[in-house]
Amino acid sequence: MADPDDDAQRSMYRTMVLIAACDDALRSAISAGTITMAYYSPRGQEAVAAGFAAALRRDDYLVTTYRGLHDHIAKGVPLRPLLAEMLGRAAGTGKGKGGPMHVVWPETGLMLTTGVVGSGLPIAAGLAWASQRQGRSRVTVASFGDGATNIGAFHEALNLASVWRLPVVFLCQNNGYGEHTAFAEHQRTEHVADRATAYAMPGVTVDGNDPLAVRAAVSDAVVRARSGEGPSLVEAVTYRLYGHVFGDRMSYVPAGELDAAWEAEPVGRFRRLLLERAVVNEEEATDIERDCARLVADTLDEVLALPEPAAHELMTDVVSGITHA
Ligand SMILES: Cc1ncc(C[n+]2csc(CCOP(=O)(O)OP(=O)(O)O)c2C)c(N)n1
Ligand SMILES: [Mg+2]
Repeated sequence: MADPDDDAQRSMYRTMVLIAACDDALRSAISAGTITMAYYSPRGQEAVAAGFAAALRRDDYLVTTYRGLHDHIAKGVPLRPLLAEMLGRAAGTGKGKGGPMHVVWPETGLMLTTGVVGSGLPIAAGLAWASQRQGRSRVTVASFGDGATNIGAFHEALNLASVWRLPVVFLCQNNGYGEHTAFAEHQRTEHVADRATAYAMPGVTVDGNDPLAVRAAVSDAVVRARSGEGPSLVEAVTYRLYGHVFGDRMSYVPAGELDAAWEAEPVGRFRRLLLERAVVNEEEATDIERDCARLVADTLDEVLALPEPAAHELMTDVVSGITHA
């Protein structure tokens, strides 16, 4: 698959820079004590998100996980309601009552964020089944980690999606660890994509630090899904640069591994490629970086000043059928 045009590549770079800027700002604010939250940094996985989102239409669905900030931004959730939700403000995507593990934004196809490992895959299959029954050409992407591929729900979802030829793309962001357990210690398969064979669907492993490679692989899977041929498994190999959860000292990571991962860091790498190909010049790249940093800083300031949900909102939209406390 040919690379997208220069505008699209610049836009992918902007998405990656915005994710990294947002992550930087959140980590700084947590360190400074300005905000308090459990935070799962997606730093290092920017290229996966920018790549898959560039292969999708706005109305295509996405299901993702607690390490989902990069996916949310790439799928077009506006920064203000996204940050407001993460910080528990009433202007958030879920009125500040869901928090970062429950971000939804159906306007751009973000249907679910879940903290229950593996649970998004059967739900993605269900969304794809709905699209199939409605005769829509919409595709659903399920984004999940390498650890999730050891959960029963992964295998059940892939099996049924294959049997019913559902328009779903299973996208594994293999960042090398499930919590503190390295990939080689939690499964014997060399590649997650090898598991696709068991469900008679294509399985491909790509460089998850290369947004163009991710876009190409997901585009192939999307074409297949839209044309009624069924699901695919795409494994994007990447790395989580700040460990499992904010504050992780990463003492379990072998010496040298983290340094090598920073060398392969995707945002700087894509920047160098775009400069080399003259898709951007130094000034344009710096402008993008400055714009994103400013947008994130301004939005965060604005959101910090917003109110929390009112007490009378406690039970609304929480339990079906109950509208007042
Ligand atoms: C069903 C379930 N089991 C266990 C946990 C605890 N847990 C939280 S994150 C995690 C590891 C998941 O690893 P992976 O799927 O690779 O995602 P990553 O954090 O690397 O993005 C586990 C076991 C959980 N949230 N849900
Ligand atoms: Mg993982």
